[in-house]
Amino acid sequence: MTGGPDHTPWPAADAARYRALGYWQGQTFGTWLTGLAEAYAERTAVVGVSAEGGEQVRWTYAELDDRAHRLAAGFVERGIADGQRVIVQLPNVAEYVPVIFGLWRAGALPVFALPAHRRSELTHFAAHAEASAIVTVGEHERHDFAAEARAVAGDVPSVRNVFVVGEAEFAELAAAEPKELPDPDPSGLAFLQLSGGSTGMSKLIPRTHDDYLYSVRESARICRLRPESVYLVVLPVAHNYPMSSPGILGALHAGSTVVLSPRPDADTAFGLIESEGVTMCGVVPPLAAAWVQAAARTTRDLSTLEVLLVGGAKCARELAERIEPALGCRLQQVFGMAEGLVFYTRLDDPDELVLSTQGRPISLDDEIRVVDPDNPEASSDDVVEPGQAGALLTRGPYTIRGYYRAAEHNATAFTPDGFYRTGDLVRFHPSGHVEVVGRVKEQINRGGEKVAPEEVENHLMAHPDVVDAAVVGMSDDYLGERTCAYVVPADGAEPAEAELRRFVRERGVAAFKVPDRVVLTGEFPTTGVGKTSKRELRALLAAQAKNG
Ligand code: OOB
Repeated sequence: MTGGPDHTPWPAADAARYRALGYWQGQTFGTWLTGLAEAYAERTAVVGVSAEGGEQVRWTYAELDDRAHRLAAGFVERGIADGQRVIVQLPNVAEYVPVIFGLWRAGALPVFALPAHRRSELTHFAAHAEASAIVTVGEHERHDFAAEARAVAGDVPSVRNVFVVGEAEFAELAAAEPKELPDPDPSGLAFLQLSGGSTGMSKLIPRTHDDYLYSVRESARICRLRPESVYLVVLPVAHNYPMSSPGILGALHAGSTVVLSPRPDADTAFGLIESEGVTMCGVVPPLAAAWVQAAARTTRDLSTLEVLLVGGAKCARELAERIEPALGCRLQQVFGMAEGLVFYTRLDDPDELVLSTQGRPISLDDEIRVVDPDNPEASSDDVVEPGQAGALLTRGPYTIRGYYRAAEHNATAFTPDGFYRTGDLVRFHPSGHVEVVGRVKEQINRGGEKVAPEEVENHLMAHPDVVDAAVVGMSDDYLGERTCAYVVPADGAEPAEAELRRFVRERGVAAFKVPDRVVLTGEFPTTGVGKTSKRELRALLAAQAKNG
């Protein structure tokens, strides 16, 4: 079935089934928060540093609800409603939570940029989504977010407003008189997430109220969140993982308290674990490793911590084994993707499965196929023998059927029968638990941050001294992988590594995409058909690493 011009809806029969099974409950984020505010009114919903006042604030569910109502009215007064896209680029500040609910209640679609994103990425998101506004902060961690957003607004004509949390105009928005607003369609789009990307720039991922809330409710249940739980966010809050696995939304669903940490380092996080009695937190493997080391020396009391979720990149067995003894909490592995599908180890799974697998899917109706990894066009029927490694395909009640405004890309990213090609190489255990064993997609996973080689190559090739570039992952003890750029210089040119790195950074890209290493070379090894052989480049790097 073909969709509208912007996104690909689920076929009607599937949608009807997901409703009949109670997965899609016909609720929007706005009405959902209203229900939570009724059930948990005086409980603490959000603890975090305010970008407006600079001090730590604590908001109850009733206060959060009121702030979201006011912001919604303020957005609507400024013409932001009716499915308009609004880029939200906020660090881990308290206002993030009311802002996204305010936008949802206004009927707008947040586009979740990360604080690391810079002008080239923001311009791309704004132009592709035809965003009408940007919500951001002023100066933060030595970067002027407001100036950058205004520059993007200058480049992208659709962007009419830049709201800066902490400036007078935002304060006016936030003080608007709440008013009755029409509830958007729960089966319609709620927001756009960003894909890690493999070809070119990040794609936009359209998620609906219905499908996302289903994954949120189930995540809260699987992670056993309850009103007494305290969930700490250390990763960038707008990423899909701390958003919903179980994340801030899962925690709110259970009536728990969300604590936003401005930084992920152990000193800051351990301080908050002690002072707020944190029970659960989600991290990426390099952070887990840093915390394990720091825990040996800390004087902080971490005894309230019950569960540490680890995901975003593969958690090595050696690391997995250290977590429970070092931090005194249960390890829970999570393997998810902003496109939908999420696996969790369950809290009562046998230790061996918790240490060696990335868990089981959320839903009984997550359809999973493991197909021929050597054929990028493998159909959902080309399945490998049970227990063999293959490429993971999936479709289900909370996995998208297509990227936003990306018909051409969708033709290869999805099978004709609607399975998403995750690009992950996996193997299933007889228990139904998955083990991620590699990747078939062209992507580098730099400690959970995803880098699309082609995007970085394009930046490098814009340099006058560069005729060709190939970016590959090199294995790294701490981050799992780092990026290495092989560069063919123009005749007679010898650009310095530092110069090329500076050049990429100044093109306006997230710092994690700037190549960790640059190697000048005369030519690239090629495949049989004359394409650059990244496999050989990776092998070269691996051999060099081995020879020290
Ligand atoms: C999460 O989401 P994304 O969209 O940034 O990245 C998804 C990709 C997956 O396709 C896989 O390649 C990788 O990240 N990944 C893992 C993993 N978790 C994610 N690879 C190996 N082991 C894991 N545990 O990263 C994300 C979204 C929701 C929850 C958790 C992570």
